[in-house]
Amino acid sequence: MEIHNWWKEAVVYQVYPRSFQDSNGDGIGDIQGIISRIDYLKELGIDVIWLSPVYQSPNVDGGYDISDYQAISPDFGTMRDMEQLLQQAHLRGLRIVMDLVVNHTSDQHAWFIESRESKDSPKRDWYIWRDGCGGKHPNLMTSVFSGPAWTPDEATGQYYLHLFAKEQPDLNWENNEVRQAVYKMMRWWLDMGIDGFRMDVISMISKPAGALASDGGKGLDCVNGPRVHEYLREMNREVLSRYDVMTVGETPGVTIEEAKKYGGYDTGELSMVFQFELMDVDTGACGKWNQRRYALADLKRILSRWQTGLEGHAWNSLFWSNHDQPRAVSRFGDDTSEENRVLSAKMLATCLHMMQGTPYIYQGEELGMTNMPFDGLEEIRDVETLNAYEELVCQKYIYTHDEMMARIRKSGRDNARTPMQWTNASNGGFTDGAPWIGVNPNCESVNADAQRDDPDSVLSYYKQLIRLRKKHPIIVSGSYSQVCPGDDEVFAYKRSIDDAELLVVCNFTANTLERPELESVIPKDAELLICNYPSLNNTLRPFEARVYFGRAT
Ligand code: TEU
Ligand code: CA
Repeated sequence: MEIHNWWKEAVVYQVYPRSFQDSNGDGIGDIQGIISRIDYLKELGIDVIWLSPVYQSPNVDGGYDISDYQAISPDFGTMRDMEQLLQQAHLRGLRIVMDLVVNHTSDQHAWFIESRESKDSPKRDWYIWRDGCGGKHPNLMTSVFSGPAWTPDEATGQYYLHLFAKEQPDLNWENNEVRQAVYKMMRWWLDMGIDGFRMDVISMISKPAGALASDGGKGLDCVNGPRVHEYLREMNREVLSRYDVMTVGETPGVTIEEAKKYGGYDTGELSMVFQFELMDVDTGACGKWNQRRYALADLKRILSRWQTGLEGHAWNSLFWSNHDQPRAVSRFGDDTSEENRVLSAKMLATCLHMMQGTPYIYQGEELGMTNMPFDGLEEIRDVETLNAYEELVCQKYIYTHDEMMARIRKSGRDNARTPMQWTNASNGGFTDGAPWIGVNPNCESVNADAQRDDPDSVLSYYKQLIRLRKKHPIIVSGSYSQVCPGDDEVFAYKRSIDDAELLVVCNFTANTLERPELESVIPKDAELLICNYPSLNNTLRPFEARVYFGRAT
């Protein structure tokens, strides 16, 4: 049964701390920096801040390699700073959701250091160790970050499993002590007052026996394993159900059927999950390392299937991007002219924010920040990108350097990790020092300062969209139906509840289109709630987006 929950009405804003705001000139964003910008977030109108990891970490993978779950990385500040951030957020009615990264730890975590010491270490079984197979790796499983998912360890000659970088050994969730240690840590943070968790690759914590067997291990075999729902129900029973929290699972490989379990209204697991089908809409040869642009028909089909598939069973999360994805406007819109950047950023926001589910805004998306014109490999910081370059250019000769750089500019994760653009000052007002990664040169024109008081800016438009969600319950709970599903240029859909109806029309192209047939589906006595052009005419102009609200036709 569907019940009322605060997180269904919330808008979430993701902060990637390393790139948000530096407060002390060391070139690294930090917690005091976030505190100094908290009123900007309040003004934007969001309800929840999702903080990417701020824990102690050797930072091999942007903090997703944690060496102490109950300590703050000195890069970001201290536990005092964290408490202050929580307090300052709560004072303003904002909630804080932290990243929970428990599929793996850092290889510098005390648990792994102890585990690797010897075969009879009390923590040996906390990680996944196997003998080699005829002097080779236990099986053919590859890491998401290229190369084998197994690394041999000198102390014992055995191999440990890591689905990501070799510095990120996977925890063995079959071991009850591991689960209890994780739950204890979660309770510690919840008792401190945090409001929930975003759970990193939570669909990968249960490894199917076949994937670990000597003849197994190809591809994404480790998603939705046999015990994952059992573990999450246990976690819910022992931890989550005792607090008023929001949880979102990052679930590679999730299907609609699986999402109904992870995020089902009555399954006792999580509040919602991130689906990856949309993020895979433009993959091709070599996965994401290709030059293919998505087709609108695929995007419409995927989003509509999730809208109708989960309705009444589970809650959707809505996002165009995050710290692992290229910039939304560059990928799904058009950043080749200033005019189209602004129009398409607003159109994309309209399309997503009017759907059923909880919208997530990734930092800078509300400014229409774009991909970065990376020139050389020395500008890249991301381990996934560097490993992919090594594999595809240096080992397999699939791409030349120039070809790979073009693919990195399109799909690399660092596109999303360049610093927030606050002002037109040097380094976009992010730092007084040397930033840990280059600032996008377009910060001169694309920045928060320039947009704050401009009613036509992308930022002002996001504020309007968020306000609309607070004002019209239909945006939260109306049921979804697609209009003109066969149209390859326009994405239109309706939301309806009782006698009320909302019509959303989005032109995904840079062309002016004629769609007289849409006139007849405009709700009765309709009011135009929002549009990214100053007035209407009878065509759909480049990237035009409109939302009508009225009575059912
Ligand atoms: O991401 C998991 C994940 O699936 C990504 O690796 C994704 O497939 C890839 O980045 C797309 O190119 C999570 C975190 O969000 C990511 O930052 C971490 O690197 C990863 O887990 C390991 O913790
Ligand atoms: Ca700093």
